[in-house]
Amino acid sequence: MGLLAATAGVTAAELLATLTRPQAGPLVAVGSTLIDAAPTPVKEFAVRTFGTYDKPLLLGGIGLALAGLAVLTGLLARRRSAAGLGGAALLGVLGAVAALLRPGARAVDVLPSVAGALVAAGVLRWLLPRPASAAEPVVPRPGEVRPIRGPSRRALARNAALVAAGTALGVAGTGLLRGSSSRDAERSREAVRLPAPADPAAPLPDGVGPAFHTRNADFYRVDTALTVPRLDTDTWRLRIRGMVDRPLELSFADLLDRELVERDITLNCVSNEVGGPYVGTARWLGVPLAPLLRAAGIRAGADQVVARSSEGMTIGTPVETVLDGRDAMLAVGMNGEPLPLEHGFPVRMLTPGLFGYAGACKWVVDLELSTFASFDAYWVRRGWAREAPVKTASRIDRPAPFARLPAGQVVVAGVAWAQGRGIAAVEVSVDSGPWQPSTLLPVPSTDTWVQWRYQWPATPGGHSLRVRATDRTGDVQTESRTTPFPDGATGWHTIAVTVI
Ligand SMILES: Nc1nc2c(c(=O)[nH]1)N[C@H]1C(S)=C(S)[C@@H](COP(=O)(O)O)O[C@H]1N2
Ligand SMILES: [Mo]
Repeated sequence: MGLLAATAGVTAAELLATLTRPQAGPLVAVGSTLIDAAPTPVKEFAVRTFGTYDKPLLLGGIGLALAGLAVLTGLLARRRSAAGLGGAALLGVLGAVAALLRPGARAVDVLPSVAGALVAAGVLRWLLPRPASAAEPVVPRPGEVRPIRGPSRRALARNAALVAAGTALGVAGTGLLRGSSSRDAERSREAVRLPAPADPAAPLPDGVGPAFHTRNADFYRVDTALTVPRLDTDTWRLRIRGMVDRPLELSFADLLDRELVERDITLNCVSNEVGGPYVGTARWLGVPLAPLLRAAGIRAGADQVVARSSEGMTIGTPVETVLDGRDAMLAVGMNGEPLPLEHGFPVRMLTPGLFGYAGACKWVVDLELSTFASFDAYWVRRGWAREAPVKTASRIDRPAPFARLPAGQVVVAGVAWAQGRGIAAVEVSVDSGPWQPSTLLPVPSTDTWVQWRYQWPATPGGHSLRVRATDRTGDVQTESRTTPFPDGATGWHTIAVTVI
């Protein structure tokens, strides 16, 4: 009964939220609040262990916890009807507080949770037989037939079925409404006609295949958004404000009216482990950021651009890195398409050479010129480094770890990156032997990874393969292993293989 009441309550809350303020739904509000509150090691563990499945798992966990509390409440309520009220109120308060803690929350955001708690308490009271009052004898006399208090069994089953049916309708309705809002965003995306770039990317150098670009569907995704923000190009606005002489507000059409550049840029996540998957290269289309900021008139002393997204992320980028001539941009296109919703549609920031958490705000709606002294962005508040240049790194993609290979010539291949500095050399060492130079494929710029390959004359037995890169400043990738926290992992990617 407790479970049924809680499900009905949560469904009512989510339906109301979907109709009014989607971010105020208790499940997402509690989930997002947990994500924000989770200590960095927990978050890292979740990303490392569950990858992209961390969010469904979190929602599942919340569901289970809720179910446990609901069953407990239901059992207690059989003895004391106040327990039902108490349990529902507790869950309602949790949902309401979580909703209020979300960035940009309004007082009305408590309403879905309050309504849900009322529905749950009401259902419980309606369904449960009222406990016998203290005045009655607890032990029936032999042969005594005690009247059933409250609804009869049959009535109870009918009521429960009614609630279950209502809940199912509510779930279906919520699902339909959500589906339609995601279709709206998808439709807005499909309606986008990206203009040709005024300054196109050069064709890929000879010998570089399509594998150089990561396909959008394969591009890693890392963010704290429990549900993908669904923005619309018609209503999207970007404000440029703070320490500027002339605050600006731009629509999506204003952005597309400006001269667009197209660049191949490799983006990576600071949470990537040595050899990990959170790095990708795309052909991005966007509006150069430096001229936009200059048009707004950057005031003296402003050293941080704080980018804010529609769902409250803050990402702080040094003003200097935006203005130093690199291709910092507001990206609208990715590999020839409008940005996919998961990658920041309709507009995201990109700052080549910085880890994503310090320069690549997705779903961006606000740029505030500020100072590092006066404001810590989301991840900085959680102890990550303020300055986050990417580290020189390399990865073995082929053969796979623990592969079994036939003896003879084996191609060892992978990627290496040091955005901004560029890669000068990649070397491979077999069984900790001498470093052997690999062959580098040509690259369009220093802002992308480099593909490398090494011909290995493989002999039977177990072998270890490791790789290191040297950037064009002469810096050799360090062997010393560090964790991603607080400014990116270091160490050599090493794999074991068996040759037969
Ligand atoms: N709005 C928003 N932007 C964000 C993030 C986020 O959580 N929210 N995560 C950042 C991080 S940590 C990285 S590594 C990149 C990842 O971009 P991608 O998901 O498109 O690969 O986005 C950055 N931009
Ligand atoms: Mo990241």
